[in-house]
Amino acid sequence: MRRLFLPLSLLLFLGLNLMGPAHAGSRVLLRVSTPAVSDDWHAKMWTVFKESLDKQAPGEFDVQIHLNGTLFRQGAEPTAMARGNLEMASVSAFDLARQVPDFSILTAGYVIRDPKHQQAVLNGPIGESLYRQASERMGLHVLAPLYLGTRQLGLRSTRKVQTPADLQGVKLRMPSSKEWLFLGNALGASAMPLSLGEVYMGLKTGTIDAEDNPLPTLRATKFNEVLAQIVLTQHLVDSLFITLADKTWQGLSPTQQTKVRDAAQAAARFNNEHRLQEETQLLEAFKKQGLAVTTPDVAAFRQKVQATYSHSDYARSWSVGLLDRIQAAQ
Ligand code: KDO
Repeated sequence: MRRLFLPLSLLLFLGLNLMGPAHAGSRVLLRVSTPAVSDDWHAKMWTVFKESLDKQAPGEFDVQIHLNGTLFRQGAEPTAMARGNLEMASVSAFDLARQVPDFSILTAGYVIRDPKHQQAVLNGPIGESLYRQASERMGLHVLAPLYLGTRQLGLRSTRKVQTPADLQGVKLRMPSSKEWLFLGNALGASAMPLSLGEVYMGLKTGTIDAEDNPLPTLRATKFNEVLAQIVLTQHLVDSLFITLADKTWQGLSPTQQTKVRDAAQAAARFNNEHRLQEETQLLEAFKKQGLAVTTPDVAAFRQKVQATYSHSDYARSWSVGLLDRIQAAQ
């Protein structure tokens, strides 16, 4: 007995010490869930976040990054955060719109003009009012807005697409929520819900005819391998938001809050810069690979999409004057 007891206690003592404070519960756990694939900028940006936080606050945080929607499925992140099962995510305006109607203005095609306009809107008083509502109604603390890219249409076989009428009957994959489907139908197509992970096979086998995503995401997901044509509709200058559960935010000291915000902003800068730069280069690369790149009558798409939204319940749910303030922002 005695001979067994001594080595065991020694082992336990050594074990506890080897584990160190990280596993003694002293670090703040930050679990991150994203549907992004590893080669996309808004996946890589989480490593930037983790590294800059570890540098600013050594040993204080335990950032765990889960890519490809493996921890929570795409769109389920806000609920997981509200329930205390997840601390961080890059949340889409489409998901925030379900509880904060004003966010749906960012899901409406052809409202945000370009990346510069997007940053002016999201980093100014309009953004502040949106983030306050996300905190009050969803318990989410927005740390930094992201440029996801400008969404273009991708087709599995070539087709003449000039106006929305040319998309009649085209099975267009959209992410799985009614806000996304509304946008797909507003473009003139027949929108179909499908998760991001199923799009490659869907295009290859023909269960869908088309998808919409920014060019860097096509490269990162390899959708370009199964697309024949990119139609430059430029229908949505898309945003995501680096978000932390309010409860976690409130539990941080003011110094920790500053460090977390700084790390999120560094991650956002990394994402935005790479994505903007890549968007200027990818069309040439895709053309060289043999994809047809066509420019439709963008004004016709803008007119149809804007008219569809302005007659919808979404437009009726926007705060009075919000659209005008967004249009005036620069
Ligand atoms: C997509 O599924 O098409 C989409 O681009 C929708 C975005 O809101 C966002 O969820 C994005 O996927 C993921 O971050 C993966 O890139």
